[in-house]
Amino acid sequence: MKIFYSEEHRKHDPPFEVFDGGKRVPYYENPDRMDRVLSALNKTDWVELAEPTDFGLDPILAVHDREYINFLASCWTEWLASDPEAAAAPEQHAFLPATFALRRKARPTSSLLGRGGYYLMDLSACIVDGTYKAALASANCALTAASSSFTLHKSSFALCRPPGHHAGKDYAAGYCFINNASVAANWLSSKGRVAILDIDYHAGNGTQDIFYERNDVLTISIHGDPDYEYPHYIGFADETGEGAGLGYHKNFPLPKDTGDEGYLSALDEALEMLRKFSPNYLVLSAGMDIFNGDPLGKFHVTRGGIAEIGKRVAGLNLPAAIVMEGGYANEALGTNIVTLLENFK
Ligand code: OKP
Ligand code: ZN
Repeated sequence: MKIFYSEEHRKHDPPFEVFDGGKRVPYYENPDRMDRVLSALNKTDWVELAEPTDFGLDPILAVHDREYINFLASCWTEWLASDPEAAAAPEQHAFLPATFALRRKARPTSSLLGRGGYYLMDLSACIVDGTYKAALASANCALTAASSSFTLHKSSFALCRPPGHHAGKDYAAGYCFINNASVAANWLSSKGRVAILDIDYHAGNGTQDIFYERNDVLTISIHGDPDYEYPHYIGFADETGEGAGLGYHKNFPLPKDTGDEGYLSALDEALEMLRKFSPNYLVLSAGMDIFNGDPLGKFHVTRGGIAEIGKRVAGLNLPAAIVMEGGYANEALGTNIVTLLENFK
């Protein structure tokens, strides 16, 4: 299986994030996650690692606002120029505003913090020196996987870091800056009908937002109910698309402590919907934080459950661009990814 990977992700390594209650904790979405996946993949005999192709900014700007992308590109340099403390010890700092815009009543203002609070949704989307470059390389991994699945009519895997499914057209959120899966799906949508299935534990709010009014890309997300879980304000069952997109989005919000049985029965419903839509290509947002014991998740999906998810999704028999999203039980992450991918060889 072709697997697209870039070393660029290492440059995005914020020293901390801020949790609920204002607690500063080490950044969960860290390079060690990638090392675990790489080492598990390298132990198999069916993996073919390759560098992503650079697609340039056009396919990214087809999904994201130019002003938002400009903000990501210059944020860190602007921050260092405006904060001498950060400039004196950049490795100990991250750009994080302390005021956030309520979308409908706000506009991005010209100061860096005015743009920061507008383009960031929470305190986990920390920006540091390598963030923009890492996010571009991550998007290129997803695009290259999409184009490889298109050309070879086979499934491929994009080893994305940072992840993407929380990033909207003009905002970063939940460790995500560029919506890799959406950029890939939008690229594929000019070649045929595309569906995105998001199995990350957290609702794929960015993906939902981006395709909400479109009927040419079906989007489905299975996740912890936003009534108790991040991203808190989106991902509910009654959100099913708008305008032309009505009926082309589906959320499966599930209760705390969901295990294999509950998860797989939601998945079966999702697969039925996917079959009816009969896409030519699938983009799978593959987050492994559904795994039992994940520090950021409340489900109890087992390794056997992940194997079964892989088997059932692969049973759609579609060329899939599989895009890595979350998963924070680092010791288990590599094996979980291999367990999922084995079904798509
Ligand atoms: C990203 B992905 C802690 C705050 C939540 C953000 C979680 C982002 C998850 N209660 N922090 O979907 O794996
Ligand atoms: Zn997640």
